[in-house]
Amino acid sequence: MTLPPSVTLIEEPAGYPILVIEHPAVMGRIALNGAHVTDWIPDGHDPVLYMSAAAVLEPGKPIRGGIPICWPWFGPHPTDSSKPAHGFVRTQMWEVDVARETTAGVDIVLKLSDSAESKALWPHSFSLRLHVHLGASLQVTLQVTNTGSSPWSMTGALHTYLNVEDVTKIAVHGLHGTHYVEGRLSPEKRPQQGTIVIDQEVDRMYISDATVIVHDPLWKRELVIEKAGSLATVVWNPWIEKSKRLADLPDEAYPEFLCIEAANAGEDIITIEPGHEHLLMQRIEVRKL
Ligand code: TA6
Repeated sequence: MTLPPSVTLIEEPAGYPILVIEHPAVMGRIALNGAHVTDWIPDGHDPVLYMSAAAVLEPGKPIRGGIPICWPWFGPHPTDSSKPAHGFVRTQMWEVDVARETTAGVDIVLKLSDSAESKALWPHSFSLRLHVHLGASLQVTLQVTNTGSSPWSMTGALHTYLNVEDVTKIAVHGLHGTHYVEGRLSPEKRPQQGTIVIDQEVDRMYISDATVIVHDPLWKRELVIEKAGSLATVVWNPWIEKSKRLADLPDEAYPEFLCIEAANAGEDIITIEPGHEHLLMQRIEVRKL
């Protein structure tokens, strides 16, 4: 495959392929391990995606930061705790299928399909294509196709880590009037009144298809996060104690990021018939205040 001039494939470290995007409209990086967007810097803006300084960049390991692809299950496996959290595709090596540049930016498509290894974890046939547009906006679409002969069900998420100046000073708009489940506390639905502020560990699954706005007064910007094909929005910050339990996250880093995830999770379980597909999309834009 010939890459356009603004896209280079490097190995950093050796044996760890990364697509580097250097375009007048945008800078970015995508690790082939997990089809993982790790960096997006639209022209005229600061980096938008958070990457842990202690992230592990090794084939077969999940990356702390950027946009992990959680699939075909979100969170712990529903019945088998020996299987990896958030599924297995975030630790598999994907292939580059398409790489194009335009004046607006760069479009990359990465692909992955079932294998003997995946069938040992999940006995179904599938084809995944991750469409990534990097430009003034970042749009990520997971295209999931059932290539088998019987229906199967999936959950998943675009588990996006966003850079913020100070998580205790931001406000999250767009979820007022919805309900959420704070799984670590109890299964019951709780009402969300007003904007969300982060002053403790937050691990909430909102039942919502709405656009969310992260208002960051210190960084003088707003992050506008739209989505499609998703009825669950996960809002996560590990705060102090959980951060200490995450080896690939510095203990004092939790104020620097917030996860806003476009998910199919909780009651939003997707069943796909043979030959059919599901699209899960998230689109981010930056507005200066
Ligand atoms: O999306 C929120 C969440 O499910 C949290 O419960 C937390 O565990 C986070 O994902 C990170 O999961 P990971 O497996 O990447 O450590």
